[in-house]
Amino acid sequence: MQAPAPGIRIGDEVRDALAAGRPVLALESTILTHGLPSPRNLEVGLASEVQVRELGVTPATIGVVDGTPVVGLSPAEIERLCTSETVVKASLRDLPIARAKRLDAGTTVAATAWLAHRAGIRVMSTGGLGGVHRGASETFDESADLGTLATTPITLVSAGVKSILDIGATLERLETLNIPVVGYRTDRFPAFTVTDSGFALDYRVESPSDAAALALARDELGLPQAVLVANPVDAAKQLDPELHDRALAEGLAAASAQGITGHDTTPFLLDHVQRATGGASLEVNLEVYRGNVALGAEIARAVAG
Ligand code: PSU
Ligand code: MN
Repeated sequence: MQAPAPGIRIGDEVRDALAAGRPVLALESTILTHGLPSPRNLEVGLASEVQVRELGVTPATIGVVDGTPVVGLSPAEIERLCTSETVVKASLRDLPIARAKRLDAGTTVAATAWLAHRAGIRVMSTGGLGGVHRGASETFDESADLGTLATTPITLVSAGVKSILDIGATLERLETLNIPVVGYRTDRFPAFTVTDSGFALDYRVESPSDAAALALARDELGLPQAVLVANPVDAAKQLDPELHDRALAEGLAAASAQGITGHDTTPFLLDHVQRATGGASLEVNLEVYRGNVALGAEIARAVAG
């Protein structure tokens, strides 16, 4: 596997696995640099890789080190991003800026999916995808995750979209952008730390091989969109929906009072909900992420056949 562009580095282990047709799972790094507090971020970053390996899959955590996007960060590089005071959040549009300025960056779902696909990786896991923010009819704030998935044929495992978003509007945009969305063993679209967003899904898959068959069907049709596999957290382990709604309402009010906008909105709200739930949302976030990493690894195996 050749690097897809001179400015992108593929880690040796990932390169070897791809060349041999072995399964690889891409993981994002904004969840580490901007989603989780230190030192949990580093623990999670390293533990996820161990979890993926235990399932017989090569992990490819993706991020930007000194301006270079790396597909398959080393443990030392993961540590560098997790402990840096200056690390930025990079969506796709930020990659050239990070490169020109030689910044360290955590990559969002958009940037991670694009880099993973360019490197030849076919499956990726995240916690919660970005989407349409509440109030977007005024602010136009819609995550670049959605537009990027419309042109990036990867399979993404996510617990729906983040509950801080306008979920109905996000589902409409996913439809407009021609992105197939299927529930994993559910007919209900999940809301990240909450099992059921209240929105129904038209299609479901029952197994990793069903999800792999869907990705193959997309490829056989030559379609460029990602396939989104919505994997809900166990109802017994979800964040109490009432506690969630209360914490989020406070967070939204605080964001508006403090004038938080743009790429700061998602980290601000997630952090607020984490503190307002006394850390409960953090534990559920981690449970959600572990579940998505496990399912992503199984789908990566099924895809690699
Ligand atoms: N999950 C988390 N914390 C995060 C994110 C996910 O627990 O910060 C990130 C993801 O990387 C996602 C991004 O792609 O938030 C979306 O940000 P925005 O709405 O600015 O596009
Ligand atoms: Mn935004």
